[in-house]
Amino acid sequence: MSDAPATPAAAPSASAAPAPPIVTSEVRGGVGIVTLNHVAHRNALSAALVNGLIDAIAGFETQKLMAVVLRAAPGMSVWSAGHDIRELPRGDADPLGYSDPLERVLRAIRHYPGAVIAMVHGTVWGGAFDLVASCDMIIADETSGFAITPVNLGLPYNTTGLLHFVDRLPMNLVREMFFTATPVKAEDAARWGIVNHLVPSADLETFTLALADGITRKAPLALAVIKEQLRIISDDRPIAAQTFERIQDMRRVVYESKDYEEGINAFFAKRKPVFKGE
Ligand code: YXS
Repeated sequence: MSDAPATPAAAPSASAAPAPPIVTSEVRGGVGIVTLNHVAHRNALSAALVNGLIDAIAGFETQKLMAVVLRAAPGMSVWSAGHDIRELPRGDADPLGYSDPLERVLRAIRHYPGAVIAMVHGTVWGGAFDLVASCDMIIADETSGFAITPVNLGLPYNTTGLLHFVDRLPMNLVREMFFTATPVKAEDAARWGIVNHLVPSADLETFTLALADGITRKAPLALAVIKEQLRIISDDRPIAAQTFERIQDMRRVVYESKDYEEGINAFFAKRKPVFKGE
């Protein structure tokens, strides 16, 4: 189901000692567990990390696992820092095009014929918020926080991604999150319905695996078809060709803007961006 080239994920290792794999996976009692482990870059969603994630998910599908848990390595204070900004196109291409690694992994999750559960300890940024929101459920602990951040970079989020949030939350909350880029704290994420369950850190893994284990005992054919129907209902929305073209035109003005370039440059210069609306 996934459309990713099979590429083993391994962090580029500068030193002789091989770097630990940036994505690891295991099967525990019929539940597939994928662990994001690129500590140095806060699990930024690089092509290498995403390909490892997609490969792991594809491997679980081959094993016909009905439940998959996505998690960050234990002890990380950041679940994922979102799209790897180093790999964002610089104004010459849509930064969130259909074949972008982030978009490919969102589709792999949404098409998986079983439950994909995000187990969140730590903060979730940008496209990683879209990723966990694309999972079927989010189980989080008190250290979690969720921020969608295109306005920090001057990046025109894509319509597919916006729909993932509009489907989940009232428009006023979607606007607040996108307009302020302020991290939604754990308790608000629970109150707003971003997460399914907010559990103490000490219980997060046990709670999540128990939920996943229960799902593995259900009827697989029915579950897969129900998930795909829910995806079709939410993903397959008609949009007039002219409307789509107008949206792409508007987004192109933004990703070709000086503000977008400034947003990315400021991140790497570790300074606040100065946006001028041009
Ligand atoms: O300087 P070194 O080489 O050590 O690397 C630093 C950071 O540059 C790197 N890093 C990232 N690299 C690429 N893409 C990223 N998104 C990214 N985030 C971090 O990781 C090393 C450690 O970062 P540092 O020192 O800042 O860690 P920290 O623990 O003090 O702070 C963690 C964060 C996550 C609060 C901080 O790194 C941060 O604010 N990162 C950016 C979060 C963000 O704005 N993500 C959105 C990416 S763009 C995206 O997802 C969408 C397209 S959109 O923009 O539309 O939302």
